[in-house]
Amino acid sequence: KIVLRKKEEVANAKQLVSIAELEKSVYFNRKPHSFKDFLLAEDRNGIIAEFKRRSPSKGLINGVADAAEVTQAYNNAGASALSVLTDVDFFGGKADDLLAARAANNIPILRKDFMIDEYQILEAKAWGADIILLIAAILTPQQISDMGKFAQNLGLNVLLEVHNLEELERSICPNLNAIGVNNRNLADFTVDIQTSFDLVSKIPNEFMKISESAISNPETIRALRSAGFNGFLIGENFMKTDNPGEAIKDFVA
Ligand code: IGP
Repeated sequence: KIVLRKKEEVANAKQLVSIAELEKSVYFNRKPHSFKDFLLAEDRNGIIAEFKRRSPSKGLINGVADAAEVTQAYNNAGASALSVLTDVDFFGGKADDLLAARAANNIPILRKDFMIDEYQILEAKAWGADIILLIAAILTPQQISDMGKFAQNLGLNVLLEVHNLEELERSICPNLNAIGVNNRNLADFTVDIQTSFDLVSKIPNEFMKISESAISNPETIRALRSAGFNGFLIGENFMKTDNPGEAIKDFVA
C-alpha cells in the first residue's frame, strides 16, 4: 500500500520538478556531513532526534511544532543527527520541514521517508539532507545496492533499516554506511526493544549500528550502547511533549 502510494507521489513530483531543476537548487552542491563523525563525536550524545508530526500507529503526535525551532533545540541538546519526516500521507511531513531544519542546523540530517526511486534521492540532496533511508522490507537486494551506490555517488550517507535477521542477511551490501534495527514491526506496529539486542551482533563492524523506535528512557540508551549500538533514533517520546527540545535533555545518558 505504501509503495503504491509512493509510486504515484514520485510520478507526480517528477511532473512538477524536473531533475535539472533539482540539480540547480541551493543545497544540491553542498558537501554532506559524515554521519559517522557526528555519531562518534565526544561532544555529541548519539541520539538521532526525530521531527515527526503524526504516525500511522499513533495518529496526531504534535500538530503545532515548528521544524526549525525543535531541530535547533535538539542540536543544542547535543543530538548527533536529526531525522525529519517528509512523507505527507502517513506522517504529515513535508519538504519544507527538511529545508527549515537544514537552514537552522549544521549537523547531519536524515530524510526520513520511503525511498523507492532514485528521483527521491536527488530530492533529498536538493533539500539539504545528508543521509537517506533504505527500508529492507520494501526493497529488493538489487534496489538496495543500486540506490545505495547512487546516493553515495552524490556524497550522501545511507542508512539501511531492517526488522529481522532474514532482512539483514539478504540486504547487506557494501553501499551502505549504517544499519538500523527497527524495534517497531511495520506490518503490525508492535514494538520490542529486544529486536535490537538480538540483531546487534549480526551487524558487521564496518557499519554504524543504530537502534530505532520505542526508546523511552536513558537506561535503555545505556544498555543499547553497551550492546554495541552507536546511534539511537527517537521520535515520539520527544514530539508528544509540549517541548520536544527540553524532553531530549532527560534522555542524555
Ligand atoms: C522513531 P519512535 O518510536 O521513537 O517515534 O520511532 C523512528 O524510529 C520511527 O519514526 C521510524 C520510521 C521508520 C518512520 C523508524 N523507521 C520508517 C517512518 C518510516
